[in-house]
Amino acid sequence: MNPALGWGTTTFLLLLAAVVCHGHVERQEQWEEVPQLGESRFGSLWPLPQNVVISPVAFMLRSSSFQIVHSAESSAGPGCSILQSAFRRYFEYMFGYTKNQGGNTKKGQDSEVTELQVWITSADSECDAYPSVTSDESCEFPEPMNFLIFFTCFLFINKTDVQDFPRFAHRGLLLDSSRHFLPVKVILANLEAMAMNKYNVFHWHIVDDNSFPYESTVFPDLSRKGAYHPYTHIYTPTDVKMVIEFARMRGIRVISEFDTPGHTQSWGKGQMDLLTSCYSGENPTGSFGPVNPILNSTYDFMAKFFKEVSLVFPDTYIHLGGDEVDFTCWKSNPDIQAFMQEHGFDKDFKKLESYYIQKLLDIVGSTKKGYMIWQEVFDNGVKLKPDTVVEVWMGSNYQEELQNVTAAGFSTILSAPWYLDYISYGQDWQRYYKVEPLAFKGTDAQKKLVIGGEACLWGEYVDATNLTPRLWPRASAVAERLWSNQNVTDVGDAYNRLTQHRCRMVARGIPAEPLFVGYCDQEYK
Ligand code: CP6
Repeated sequence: MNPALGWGTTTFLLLLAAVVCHGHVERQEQWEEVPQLGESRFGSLWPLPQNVVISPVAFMLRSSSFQIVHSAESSAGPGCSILQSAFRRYFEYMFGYTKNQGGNTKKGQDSEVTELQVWITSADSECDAYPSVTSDESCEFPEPMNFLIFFTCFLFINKTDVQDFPRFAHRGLLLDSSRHFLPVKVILANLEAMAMNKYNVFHWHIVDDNSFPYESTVFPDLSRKGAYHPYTHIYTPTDVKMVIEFARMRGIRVISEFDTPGHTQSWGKGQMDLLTSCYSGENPTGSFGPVNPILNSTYDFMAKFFKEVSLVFPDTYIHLGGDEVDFTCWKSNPDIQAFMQEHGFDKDFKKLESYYIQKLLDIVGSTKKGYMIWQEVFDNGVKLKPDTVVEVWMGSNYQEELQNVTAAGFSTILSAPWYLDYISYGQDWQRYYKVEPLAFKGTDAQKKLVIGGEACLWGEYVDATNLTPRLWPRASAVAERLWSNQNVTDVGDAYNRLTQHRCRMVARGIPAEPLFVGYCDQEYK
């Protein structure tokens, strides 16, 4: 069989770099949940490919005589910047940290691999395009390798056959840069970790109640007054471009979330009259509630703001939030009470919420973008465009919610069981790992509407000091659930591979926390 690569260069090259580190761990106590650490027959592959056969035959790899090249048949060539930069990156992953490593060559190697030929089979080049939900992420590796690379001063690799493709198209990670500002450097480091785990969507929950770090060119006061600091704690247009391009190079989409009408306290600092004034009896209290849904000025603002956002973020989807709207302030406001009366909403504030969201969705829909929303918007019966993606986040009975959302014909992504901001003693990655996203009542057509899932790391207790170790390797468990075959459920085998995969992240400079007792050959420096 020939090597055939779709758009999934990322995928393919990821495999190439897989496995470099063998973490050896001492025998651990027998514990009900966790089998003894041992060798997986799949080495350190993570997430596990759909099909893989590893032969005992090994080849040698040396940085001085190894190249990654375009095959003659490939539809891409050196003009493809996304591939050129991937070749360089993966060469560095393979050999970067073996430089200056002493040791002897292992004996008995058959021969040497001197070339990795990359053959892009899709006719139309996506070299300059952005990844999308329909991007082909499949790849094959004819006699390539499970990079069961063990290293002395050379690398060694087993002859291996791989055909791979993701189970779900949407494999997202939510980071929250409002509760604490996350420096661009931290975001890029985590995009790198995401690529290592085959995540392909960065859900950027960029603003919220606590701060507004997004620097808008149309409404600069939003960050000037709403950020924690107007220069040091903002994302400038250049910062945002950098994040998007770094992600694109790794096959990762950036979906921004501008959550309204709740979670908007910080918006009110830089935009007069946007939020609802709360009242005590007949007097304003001086505090504010959700976005004011009864003013035309609100919708003029939203139209201008989301026009900008739709141009800054190239992805075809925007996340519009719509979660956790507190009605207390709306209830207290006499103008809103009168508006409710006029519109026959009676005392049903869900109707007012739906009124707002409906208008917002129509505004954003007219920018030719698709939108994602949190589940409440669906639950409240808002009329949604057929291509809307509903994100199911509430923990109680998410199976039933998936059933309802898909029965109504909407695509959905699941995040309810993957709230990584919750921490506890022990190996909670196993809980994430054991989730089966399609274990709900529904037809095959309904199950097809589950396009993937997201791990969420909300930022209340997370900033640059602890974000990365809190995320990894816990988010790796979700990554394998979303990538690998449904039948990949052996927790013991996962433990063995993930222990090594975590050491590989550590070796690449990502401070991923340990699963359990043990050590890595290359510890974090
Ligand atoms: N912020 C926003 C949050 C949460 C949501 N939206 C959240 C709610 C409950 C839990 C964790 C996070 N912090 N904007 C809900 C989607 Cl348990």
